[in-house]
Amino acid sequence: SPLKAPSLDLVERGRRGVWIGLPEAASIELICAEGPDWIGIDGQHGQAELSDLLGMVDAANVFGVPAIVRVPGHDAGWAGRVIDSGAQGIIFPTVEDGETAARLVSACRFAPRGNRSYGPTRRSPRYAKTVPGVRADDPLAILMVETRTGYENLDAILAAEPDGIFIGPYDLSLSLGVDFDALLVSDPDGILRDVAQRCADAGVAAGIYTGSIDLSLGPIGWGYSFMPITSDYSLLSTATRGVLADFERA
Ligand code: 3PY
Ligand code: MG
Repeated sequence: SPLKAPSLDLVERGRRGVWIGLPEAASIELICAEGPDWIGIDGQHGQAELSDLLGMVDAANVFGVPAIVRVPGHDAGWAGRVIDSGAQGIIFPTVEDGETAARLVSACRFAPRGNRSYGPTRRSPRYAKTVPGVRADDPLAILMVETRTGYENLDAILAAEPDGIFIGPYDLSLSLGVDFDALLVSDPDGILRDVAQRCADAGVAAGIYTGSIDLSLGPIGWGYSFMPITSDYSLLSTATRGVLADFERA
């Protein structure tokens, strides 16, 4: 049966995440059989459509791996459909102010704590039903901070009480005018450290996209607790490159 809501474990101890861009349940099965802490299905820059998600989320859940879906924008209606497909969490890109943060967190929670619409229609009666109002049945609501404006409004964003903040270093490095690797390796302006500290003070988990083990070490030391350390794209290309090089050397 599908995973119920994810406990906060995922964001508090999710250091071994895998980012997914390919709309393939079969490759998710191969990846999740190896036991990552979670997968992040990228509905913003990846290829998955809404109709792909059911099989993708279930493929992860079969192995007990929670699936978080990054939606392409701030449409609460779409987020609702993604949550109904069974995702254990939603990542909203580029949140820059408190009002937007509150609206998006609310879209993930039923009344009285939010305004997610209740339509218990999909799951077979053999599955446990989502119970509106049971906190543990809510998907994780994760908000991305990936611009200078978002950083400047971090306190207002945290006041919306998301389950996690997720830093997007590609967009953030563009917005700040700093190099991507430099940002992740040395955090030259102290912004990543400051976000982690303020999240900790607010009792909100801090995550960050890193995509590699090397680039995760700095953020882990600064207090980031959840991150994708690789991706399906990267696994396929690095493994293929390695095999081709090995063949030449053999
Ligand atoms: C970014 O780095 O901007 C991201 O959105 C990572 O997924
Ligand atoms: Mg981004």
